[in-house]
Amino acid sequence: MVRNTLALIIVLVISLTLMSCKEDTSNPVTPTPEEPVIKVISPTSTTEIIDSVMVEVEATDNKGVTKVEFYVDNVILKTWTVPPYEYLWKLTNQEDSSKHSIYFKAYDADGNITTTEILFAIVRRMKTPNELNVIKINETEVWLKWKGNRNIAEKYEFEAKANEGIYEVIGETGAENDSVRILWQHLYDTKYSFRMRAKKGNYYSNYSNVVSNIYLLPKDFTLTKPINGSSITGRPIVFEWNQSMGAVNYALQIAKSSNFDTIYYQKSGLTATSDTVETLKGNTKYYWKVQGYNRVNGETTSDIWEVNIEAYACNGVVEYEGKIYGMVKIGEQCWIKENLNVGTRINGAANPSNNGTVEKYCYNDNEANCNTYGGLYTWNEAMGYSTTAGVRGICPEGWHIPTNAEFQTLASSVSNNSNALKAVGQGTGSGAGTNTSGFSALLAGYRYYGGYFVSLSDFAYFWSSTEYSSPYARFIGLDYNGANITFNYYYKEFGFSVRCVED
Ligand SMILES: [Ca+2]
Ligand SMILES: [Ca+2]
Repeated sequence: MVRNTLALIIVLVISLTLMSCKEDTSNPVTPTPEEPVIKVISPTSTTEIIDSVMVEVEATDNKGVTKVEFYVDNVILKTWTVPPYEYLWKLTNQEDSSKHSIYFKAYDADGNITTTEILFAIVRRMKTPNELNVIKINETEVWLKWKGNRNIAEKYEFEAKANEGIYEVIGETGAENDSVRILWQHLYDTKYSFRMRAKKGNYYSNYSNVVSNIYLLPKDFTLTKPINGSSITGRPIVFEWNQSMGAVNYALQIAKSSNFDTIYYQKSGLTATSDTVETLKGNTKYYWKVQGYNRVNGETTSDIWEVNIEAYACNGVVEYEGKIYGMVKIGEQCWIKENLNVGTRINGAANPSNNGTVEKYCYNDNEANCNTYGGLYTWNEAMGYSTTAGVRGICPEGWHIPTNAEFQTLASSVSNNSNALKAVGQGTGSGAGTNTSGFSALLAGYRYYGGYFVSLSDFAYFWSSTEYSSPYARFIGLDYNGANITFNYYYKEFGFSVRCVED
């Protein structure tokens, strides 16, 4: 052991002595070739390359560098003969996560070559976020969500434009997020578009999908009339509300229950902030609300208000199809005290049909007679082509064509004296009207076979809603020279007067 150590020391001493001798005796008479020195500044082995990187090397030599070569995956990509040895290496066609070997060679005039160590560059693509969506937007904020692949992104940046304007950056968030709330002022009735992209330093991904056609929901608004909980007599009822910012039209809904499971009345596309409703019934509580819509049918709904519609008490008026009718209470019944004059006039020779239009005759085909005496209607037309006794037919909502039994009640109320039903001036002698009931019947005549009009000033015939048989229906008749009330039936094609009684 000791001997071995001694031997090693001796060898070392000899070696050192020899080396000293060589150094001392070296002399540049014959210059020893000196190899170029090369140093890679960029990229480094830890560089992740997004799109491109500036390649930079330093190379020196005692007699001058003649050439520097840049190898990627063992293939020369770039050759320099003079400094600076810089090059913008673009990798935009390379796939994400692809790994590339790179090295450099420096040459001098003596044919010396220095090769750097191999580095590996890794490509990192910016991934484009997608499925951008607006969750919610109001005057001061917008909530966005998306699907992103963070990859190397540090942030997401968001842009918006108003109407056909240009995009502006409205905010950013960390790339770890998949939703954001951005404080940003919005205007009503303005179309917004949004897009986003991922970002790292000065590098950006492509833009995401664009979310367009975004409008603020209409601003909350209040109902104004009729006052919540009020009670109203008379028709029609005008419903009113305040204008809502951002609403371009409204819908009024009325229901008999507060959950609106069955809508009683609905009108949409209202550009005004009111609607007139004629069809509400007495003794009924209604609930109503209004929806305001923006240009893309986004909806804001008002509170729900209540209104109590009281019975007419038979002392008001009914506005129906542009005409105002009086009413009168006779016994326990409430009657409209004029003959209906509703619909479009057809000539006596023509026959009405179930065509969605109310068709009336005017005595002698003269509209002026309709104004005075009301229209004359076939039974089917008066009944709205129903055969059900008590049907509304062509009467206003809340009223109906009287049944034969209801006419009998009316007759009882006036002790079967038709003079009490006839207007003063109608009829003569024992048939002269006294109108003590207020029924105000006019001897309006009727439409007869072949389209003829007969018996003006002689007879008044009122259809009941009670069918007698297929060709016939029941009616009551009053005549000019007697106090009796006739109950009979006649062909449905005849044109008679129509009175309505309240439901
Ligand atoms: Ca050299
Ligand atoms: Ca018709």
